[in-house]
Amino acid sequence: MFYGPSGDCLERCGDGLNYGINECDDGNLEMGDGCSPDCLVEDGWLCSGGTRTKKDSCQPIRTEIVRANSTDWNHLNVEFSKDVMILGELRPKDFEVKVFIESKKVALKR
Ligand SMILES: [Ca+2]
Repeated sequence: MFYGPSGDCLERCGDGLNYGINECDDGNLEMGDGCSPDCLVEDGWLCSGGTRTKKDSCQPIRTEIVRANSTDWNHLNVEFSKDVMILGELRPKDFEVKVFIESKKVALKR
């Protein structure tokens, strides 16, 4: 928070203090960590704990596998509870798939 040219109080994004005007303030202007450079909560994240003396803490919203099945053609179909992004390449020997939330749903077919 600081005083603007006309003496009015303005909230400064990125100073790690949240007066409730911005959606979040995690103390930086980085994107991809849950709180955007414009102090908006990024998709797939939940930010909380910010006060006039404390910055917000952001956590990714976990997704779950809603449905998974394979077909006679060895295709694997996986449906997630939230939008996901697949990191890396899926290979048949991979049993563990790491996913991060993004803006579109992905159905895996292998
Ligand atoms: Ca940030």
